Amino acid sequence: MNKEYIIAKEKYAKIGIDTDRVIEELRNVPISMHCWQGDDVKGFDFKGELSGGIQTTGNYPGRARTPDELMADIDKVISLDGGKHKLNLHACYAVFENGDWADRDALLPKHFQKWLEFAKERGMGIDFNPTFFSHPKANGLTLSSPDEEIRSFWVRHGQACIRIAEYFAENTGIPCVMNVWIPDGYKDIPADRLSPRKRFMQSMDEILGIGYDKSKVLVTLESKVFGIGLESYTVGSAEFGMGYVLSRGIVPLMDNGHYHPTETVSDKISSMLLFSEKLALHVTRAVRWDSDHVIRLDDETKEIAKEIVASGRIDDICIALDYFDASINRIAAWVMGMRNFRKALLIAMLTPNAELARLQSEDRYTELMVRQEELKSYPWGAVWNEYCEKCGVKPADEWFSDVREYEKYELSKRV
Ligand code: RNT
Ligand code: ZN
Repeated sequence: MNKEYIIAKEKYAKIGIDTDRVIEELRNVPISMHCWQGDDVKGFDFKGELSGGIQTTGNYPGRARTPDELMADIDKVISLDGGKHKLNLHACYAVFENGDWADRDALLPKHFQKWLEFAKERGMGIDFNPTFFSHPKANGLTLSSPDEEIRSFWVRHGQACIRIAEYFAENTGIPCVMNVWIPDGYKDIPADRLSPRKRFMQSMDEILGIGYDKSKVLVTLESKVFGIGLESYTVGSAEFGMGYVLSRGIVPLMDNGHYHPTETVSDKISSMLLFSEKLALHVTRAVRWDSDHVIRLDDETKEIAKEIVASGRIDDICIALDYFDASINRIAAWVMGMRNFRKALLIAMLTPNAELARLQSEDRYTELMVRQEELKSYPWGAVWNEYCEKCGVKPADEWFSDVREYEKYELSKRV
């Protein structure tokens, strides 16, 4: 135990916080690590460009091009971020061995066996996402398409993914969150807003209709406000998403890049928790729009973490990260985002939330603001370093030298 930590521990004890316990709690929060930061959301099943209104920018060298490279990168990232993880995969990351390629509507558990082995060896659960983009049949609408052949293709894809999610849950012993997000929408003002949404509803009902074990698979639906090329209308809007998940008993997923720029997910969490047993999040950073920048330790990130922790419902909240930056070292980007969100959780756990809530309910607003502001300069950094030490990961900025090494002997060879 270092000196700094001993001082910090005492200081937090004075406000009723047991830092040793917080460190243990923080280690046990599973953070779902999005595999797509490693390869710019390209996946392994199609050669074409990323589509669906999401974009990566930058061409920093070292992108993972194969399953083996991506797995090696994930290992590197995990080694630099302490705590529990889940692996978050997209269907487009299927691993086809011996030329055994299958289209998205014909994907089977065996196409993810390598990932299952990988996760099991590391004691991780797996979360999963059907991929309704970057595919020849995803040039326009997918689950909301008026073209029955296209719509039913994507329904079959969703159903296939439910089976794969079940396979992950059964074989890891950890429930699988299966998140549906579709890029459907229109660039310009539609004549008919209702019909695509009606078809999306029908498609979702057909996907869920194949039946699955709800204790093993948590189907979530992610809403969105707009995307590039879909500026005027998004089929899966916030109201659609909320209405659908609450009426069907599935789980809402909120991505904090998917709302109008002055709306905050930190303010939405408490409402959703009142109406839904579970809640899923994609934590990201939107810069003016849904740009999926690397998570920084900024005010909204801290506020989201505070809402998660202060709600007392952290076990009901499935936390996944969702950002992709191709303009800087991808491993460093990955690690920074993950460590930043964990730091945000740490700060929230080191806050006397119940006591602050009491000040609020007793109308003691001056005192509340004073306490909130003073807490900002409490020595949480020393607790973070102790956390890193306990997890066996490098503290502060020392981890970056590892990334540099890895870049030298691994990433730089990927040309
Ligand atoms: C897109 C959504 C979605 C994707 C990933 C790759 O706007 O946020 O979650 O980022 O599924
Ligand atoms: Zn997302």
